[in-house]
Amino acid sequence: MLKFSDDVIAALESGAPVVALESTIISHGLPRPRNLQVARELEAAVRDAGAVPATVAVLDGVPRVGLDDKELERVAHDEGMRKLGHRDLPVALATGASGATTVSATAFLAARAGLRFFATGGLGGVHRGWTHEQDESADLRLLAGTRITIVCAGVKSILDVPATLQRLETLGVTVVGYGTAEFPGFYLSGSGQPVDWTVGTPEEVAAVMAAQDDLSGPPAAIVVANPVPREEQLDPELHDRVLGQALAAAEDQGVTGQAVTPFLLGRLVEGTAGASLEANLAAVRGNVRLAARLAVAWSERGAHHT
Ligand code: PSU
Ligand code: MN
Repeated sequence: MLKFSDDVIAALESGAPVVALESTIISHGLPRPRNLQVARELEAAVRDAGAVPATVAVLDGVPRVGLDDKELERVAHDEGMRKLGHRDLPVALATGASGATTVSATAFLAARAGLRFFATGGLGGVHRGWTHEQDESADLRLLAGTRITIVCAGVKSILDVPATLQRLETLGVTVVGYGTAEFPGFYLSGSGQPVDWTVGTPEEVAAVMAAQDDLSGPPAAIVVANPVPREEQLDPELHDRVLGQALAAAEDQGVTGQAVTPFLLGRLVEGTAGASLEANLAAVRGNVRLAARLAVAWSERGAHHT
């Protein structure tokens, strides 16, 4: 039912490292035409590190794992691309729809495809104001039941970060800081929240995965939280001010559901004159590079753990 690119098939057959990339960040998370450039750049970064990129999307009702350049362009430029969470997949497949996959849909399809690594920018999570509006990203629950190692710069800072960390704990998702004892803040290097575990090398992450496999517990994700380098983070004062305005605008305009995250990210880009975009891209780039290194370390560990 899944359609793989030739590269991904070859890599899976030989046990070569593969990294899944999501497509919502391309279609709904970044402004055009920069988004296509970024999609290509991210794939190139995976290849440069010695792994094979597998950008995930649904095209004409077919879940795709690995896209060619034309298909990548379609994801980036086609206005009709929907935003597909995990729950949207059955309808998209049945109706022949096309859409970009969020973290939840990408993680699901990647795990189905047998991939172990996935890189994104920031996870979805519990939105601010959750006490009166129940908006929690489907990313969390899906990751709670899916065996995938996901590299991210924490969760999007538009969210209620402490509440999201609490949910990850409740849901049984393993969280490790990569080279940090502080949970990253997406656009910011730190969120002010601690992480319980810190790892420092790809081999350590591979060891955590091997231990997870050996335990053979119920499938769950391992979140590798990788901060954006401090030199590339958004100015924290600017971040807080513009985010405040963006949250107020979302409330005023009654933005709800799947539109909330793209709306807020877009407002941040405008309100920071593009600086948030640069920080977002720096975070994604770092995550993609790290995921590729992890995938290489994992495949070097040997075939019985792939
Ligand atoms: N990371 C980014 N930009 C994004 C996203 C992640 O740097 O746009 C996307 C992911 O696809 C994530 C989605 O799953 O935002 C969360 O949306 P929601 O809050 O509606 O679940
Ligand atoms: Mn939501």
